[in-house]
Amino acid sequence: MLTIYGVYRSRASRNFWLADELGLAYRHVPVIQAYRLAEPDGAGAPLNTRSAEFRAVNPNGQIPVIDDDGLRLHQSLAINLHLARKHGGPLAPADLAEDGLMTMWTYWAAADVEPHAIQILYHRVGKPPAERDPAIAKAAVDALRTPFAALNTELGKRGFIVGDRFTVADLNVAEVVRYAMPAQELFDEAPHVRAWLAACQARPAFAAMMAKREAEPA
Ligand SMILES: N[C@@H](CCC(=O)N[C@@H](CS)C(=O)NCC(=O)O)C(=O)O
Repeated sequence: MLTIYGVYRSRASRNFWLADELGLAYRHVPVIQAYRLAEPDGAGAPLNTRSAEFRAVNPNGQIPVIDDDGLRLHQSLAINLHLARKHGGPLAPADLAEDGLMTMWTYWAAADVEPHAIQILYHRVGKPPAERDPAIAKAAVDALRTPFAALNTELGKRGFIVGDRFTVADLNVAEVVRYAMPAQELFDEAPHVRAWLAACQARPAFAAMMAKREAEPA
């Protein structure tokens, strides 16, 4: 049995999208970020990332977490690699070389893109206007020009990150690149990235995930 802990308005979105792509049945335990609650420690507070009950599941106090037949994993992108490898099919690596490439692009997204992309999201749309710092957003855009150019070159070859089909590598990278969408100037310079992201987001499983995300309180 697969259990996913988290809410749709979190990095758990990546796991909900993948689970749907793979047609997996799962139990959903909604755990919300503590910082989104006025009183996360209050008696009536919903299960959140500070709750003792959840800290017993992930002492890091972060969502998402999965429990997959007793195997407990955190780290959204690693969870997706695990589930794709376990269940196989077109989203999974077909051989060790593809596995290496999918792992490489996933680490690239986590290490070289996400820290900057998240600053774009926070400082262009996420934070209240008075707390947004355009200089931080601009520095993040500048930092992403080279990674975006590299991804653009790769996508220009086949339209996908690994092989000639949509895989877990596309899903993982697309979910990280989504955070940079408020910086459309990056996509102007990287037309293959723009077209690829639109194609990823046109998939029914992405739309289903986003519909559930939008149904959650902001
Ligand atoms: N690298 C982790 C990051 C997880 C993370 O930052 N989760 C956020 C929500 S998207 C969280 O749980 N924050 C909890 C909190 O700050 O209380 C992953 O990809 O899973």
